[in-house]
Amino acid sequence: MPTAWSFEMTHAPALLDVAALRQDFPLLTEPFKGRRLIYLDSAVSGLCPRSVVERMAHYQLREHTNVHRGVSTLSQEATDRYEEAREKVRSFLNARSTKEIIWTRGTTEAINLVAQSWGRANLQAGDEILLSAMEHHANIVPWQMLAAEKGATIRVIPMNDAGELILDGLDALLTPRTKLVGVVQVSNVLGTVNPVKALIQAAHAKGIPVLVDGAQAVPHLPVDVQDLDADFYVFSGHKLSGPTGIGVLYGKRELLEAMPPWHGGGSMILSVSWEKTTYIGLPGKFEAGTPNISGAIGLGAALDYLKALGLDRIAAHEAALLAYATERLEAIPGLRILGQAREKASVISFVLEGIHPHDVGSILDHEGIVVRAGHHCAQPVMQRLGVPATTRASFAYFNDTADVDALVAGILKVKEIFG
Ligand code: C6P
Repeated sequence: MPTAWSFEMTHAPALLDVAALRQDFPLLTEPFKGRRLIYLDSAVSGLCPRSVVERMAHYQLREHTNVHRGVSTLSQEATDRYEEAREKVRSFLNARSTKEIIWTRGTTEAINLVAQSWGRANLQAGDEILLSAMEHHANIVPWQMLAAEKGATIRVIPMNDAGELILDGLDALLTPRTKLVGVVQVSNVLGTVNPVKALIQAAHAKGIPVLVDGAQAVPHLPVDVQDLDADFYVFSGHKLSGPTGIGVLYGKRELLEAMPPWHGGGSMILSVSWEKTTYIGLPGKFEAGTPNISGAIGLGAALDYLKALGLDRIAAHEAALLAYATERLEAIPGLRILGQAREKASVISFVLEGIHPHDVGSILDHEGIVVRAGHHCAQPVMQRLGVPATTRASFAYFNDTADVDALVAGILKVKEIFG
């Protein structure tokens, strides 16, 4: 049985009071189409607690105007709230400076920013980009587009049947032509926690920068970009109890400073004339146009919420839930868990012998259990595992063992229906 990801805890954290914190989520406490909803799909998008939505509503109703424009008190205060949220993200990631925190629409946009700005400036024909076998499409397609434009090649770090990266051959994959390594910290399909720190050290030994896709890591693991020494680190607010439409690109200051802007427009310029435009410095250089102000403030409120719950308590709770769910699911005849890595986050993909994952997902949905069924925007992972799709249950701090029991009962019902 895979163990949950390990995390050095200096003290045993007090348990989360799941019943109490569920009061923050109307979807979990009020009937949904006449029944209690069991939300096991936080990997697709986390639920927003009431405090996040209320903070955004307060901003929108009482504090809203545009930011970084105008001298009005209203504008100044909106700018302060927006920049305070950036500081919360800086602190959450332990970045050196808020200049290293760029707002984006999400992980996808953040990776596209790096590909279009850093990639276009630094890649040439014959260069290589090294990705892992378990990337989400968001960390594949932007690089394929860039590679096609530049005449570069994508190479892939393979994975074993357990869903762990095979790093024995890494040295040979890091060639003098490798210009960037892109790796997901936690696989959205397998739950695997990749050893990104070791990977970064290996790449840096050859002078190669590394982009880490942290979309599925930040809800579960404490992240310290300085300790990792990541060159770029990206994530989405909506996987982290925040709203959709806001995300983050962290980049080392010297890298971001050397990169050209990618979107042009208002608020990223120093001066514009018909002859020449000059740009402001970080982070505004990468933030053209009116940003998602309430989204940024909402993400800040989500970070406050998680901090108040305690990241170590969340981690311990999810680790226990993953162990319990793994044991219970493994006991179901004909059920196969895909992803048996030694280090896992609370994501479980599985297939049921002879039953299509979409049928499993639909019947569970009928039972009030929300899971995701499909290829999870990671088709190369499906190809590697030799399955067209999986059913995926993902657990968050508001789930408990009763949710796991309901999932097991739902799966048994699926099996009964399909006889
Ligand atoms: N994965 C899932 O169900 P956006 O859409 O930009 O917020 O996040 C994209 C993304 C990038 N990397 C990883 C590892 C991800 O898991 C995701 C989003 C969701 O697995 C939706 S496809």
